[in-house]
Amino acid sequence: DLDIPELIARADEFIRLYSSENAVDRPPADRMAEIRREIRQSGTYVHTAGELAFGAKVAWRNSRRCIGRLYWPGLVVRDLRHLRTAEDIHRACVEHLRLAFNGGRIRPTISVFAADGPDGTGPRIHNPQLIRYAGYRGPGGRVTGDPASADLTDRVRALGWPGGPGTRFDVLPLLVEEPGSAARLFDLPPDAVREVPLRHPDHDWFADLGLRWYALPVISDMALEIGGVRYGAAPFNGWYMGTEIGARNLVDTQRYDLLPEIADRLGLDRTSDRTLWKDRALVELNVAVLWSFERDGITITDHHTESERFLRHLRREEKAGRTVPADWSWIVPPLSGGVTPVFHRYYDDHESSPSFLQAPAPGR
Ligand code: HEM
Ligand code: NRG
Repeated sequence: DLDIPELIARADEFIRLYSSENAVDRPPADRMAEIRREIRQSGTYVHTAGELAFGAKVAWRNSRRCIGRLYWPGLVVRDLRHLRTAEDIHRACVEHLRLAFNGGRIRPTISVFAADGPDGTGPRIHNPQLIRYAGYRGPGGRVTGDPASADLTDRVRALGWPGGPGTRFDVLPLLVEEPGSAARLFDLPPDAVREVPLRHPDHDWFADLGLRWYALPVISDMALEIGGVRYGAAPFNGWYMGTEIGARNLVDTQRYDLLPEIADRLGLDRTSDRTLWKDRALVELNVAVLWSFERDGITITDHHTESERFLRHLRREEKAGRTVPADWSWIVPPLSGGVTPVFHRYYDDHESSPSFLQAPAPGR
């Protein structure tokens, strides 16, 4: 936690940034005098609605791991700082799912709940994303569903979740904690959770694999930090890049590990790695992901388009006199890296504020 001089220094840095990029109605020194008084009295300070919206957008702009930053000025910021009870946060998260999904034309959106106070924390959402699939541990350490969710699944079951139907794609309940109380469980209404059954344009059997994924990635366990103030519950979403689902979630050996099954259905020779059966299965799975989302009218991007957009973002930011912090190992897509333009250069990789911070809570 920050002490008072540190908090004032962080606030000062942010208010200068805010004033340099926005039309403000009073000099930053006046605003800072007010903030200093407020901090001395209460131990913290309250952002204006304009500061909050700008801070959230710049936190996205500063996300070194995110290839999707071209559209940072258009982030929809829901100012929900008056909400701090678990019920209210659950209700607003369901509303977030509906507003952000927007009938398939996904809108990048963030919902900012009550900030952490000077004496302890604010509300928290314990799920890493609002929508994620359960991972049920079975005999021999095998997991049905998403192994990345096994710990959270254990935890919600211990808290009384009866479990879903037992498929590989059961949506987990939300686990929300308000200050001073134990974390509580809330189911998501099924109509707020839009999913895409995966099929392939050339292989009818693909649909019979019964694979699916949810439409909306809403990261819910990162804290939004603006000018030294921490918003511990601030779920945000954009749309998926196909490779996240088709080259990682369904493919990593510690996740759904589906390449062998898909390769067998494709009739590929798995007796040697050198047949490139993994690579060939991977491409067909990614074709299926992109094609299925598109067919269902749900926004998704491919890694070629998104790489081009990211370079456009770099050029536009440089024109505005800013450098774009980026982490090469996260920006380069996990499929066909070298045929995307983001591969063939290096990036500045510095921390900047405002930013999204990995919440200290375990189980992501
Ligand atoms: C990470 C794409 C919107 C903040 C990522 C990653 C991708 C991506 C591919 C890497 C994920 C991984 O490898 O697991 C996109 C696309 C968007 C989008 C296509 C469409 C608009 C957003 C928005 C925000 C955001 C709206 C915040 C307001 C982040 C952050 C990370 C990230 C903080 C790092 C997550 C971590 O450390 O686990 N994004 N993103 N992104 N993105 Fe975006
Ligand atoms: N790889 C994760 C999601 C991480 C963030 N990706 C985005 N973010 N597209 C997964 O669920 O596969 N976003 O805000 O759109």
